[in-house]
Amino acid sequence: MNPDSSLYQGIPRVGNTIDPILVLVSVNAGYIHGNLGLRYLLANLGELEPRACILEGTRRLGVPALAAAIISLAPRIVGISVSIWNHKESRELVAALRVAMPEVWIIFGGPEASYLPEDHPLFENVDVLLRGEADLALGPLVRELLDQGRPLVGCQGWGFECGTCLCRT
Ligand code: B12
Repeated sequence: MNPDSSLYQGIPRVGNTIDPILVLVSVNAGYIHGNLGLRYLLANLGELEPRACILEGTRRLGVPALAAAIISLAPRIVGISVSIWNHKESRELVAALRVAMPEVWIIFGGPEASYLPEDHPLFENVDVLLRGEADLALGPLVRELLDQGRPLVGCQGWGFECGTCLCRT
């Protein structure tokens, strides 16, 4: 992929950056290490795929630029892919989104989100934690969130409440 041909506000992107309801994001260590997991998730969203996009920041681009790009799209749901190299940036991103978009649903997934204890500070301010492979789980969860809206108790059956969020193993 030519990075210059698919930038949204300077951020590499894939998919619908006009009116997405779901934005999938990661802070990559470097542009050449694109996030394969997010591409699997997008490809498995079914009819929701055209309503979603991927934005990939990098540690060099910084969290404020990525947060600004997400906020400008005003999605209802943001899914963040957390790995060991973007643990700190993911927390900063959640904090920024919570201030600017208090009603947005924030879903965490990815290798670093999959194995930490549920009461870990990483999950503060996160609504849903989806552990492990999420290819077939994310679409149904997004549909559920869009149907039910808040509060989270409407999502019974999707998991259990952990320290600060709803969790699915
Ligand atoms: C390929 C790979 C690499 C490649 C990356 C190539 C690329 N362009 O992506 C290379 C060799 C460069 C690499 C390097 C490193 N890697 Co590596 N790598 C892997 C490996 C083997 C596969 C990753 C992959 O693509 N999987 C396939 C995709 C489809 O799966 P996935 O990313 O896990 O995504 C799924 C789920 O996690 C989940 N998910 C992911 N994101 C999200 C987001 C949301 C919202 C939701 C709901 C779900 C979700 O759903 C996805 C689909 O099922 C994994 C081990 C493994 N078996 O997974 C390690 C792994 C990811 N790497 C790891 C590490 C530590 C590193 C390095 C830091 C090593 C180092 N010391 O330098 C570097 C840094 C990478 C970087 N980005 O700069 C660790 C991460 C640990 C952690 N807790 O985060 C892993 C898990 C290996 C391990 N067991 O320790 N790596």
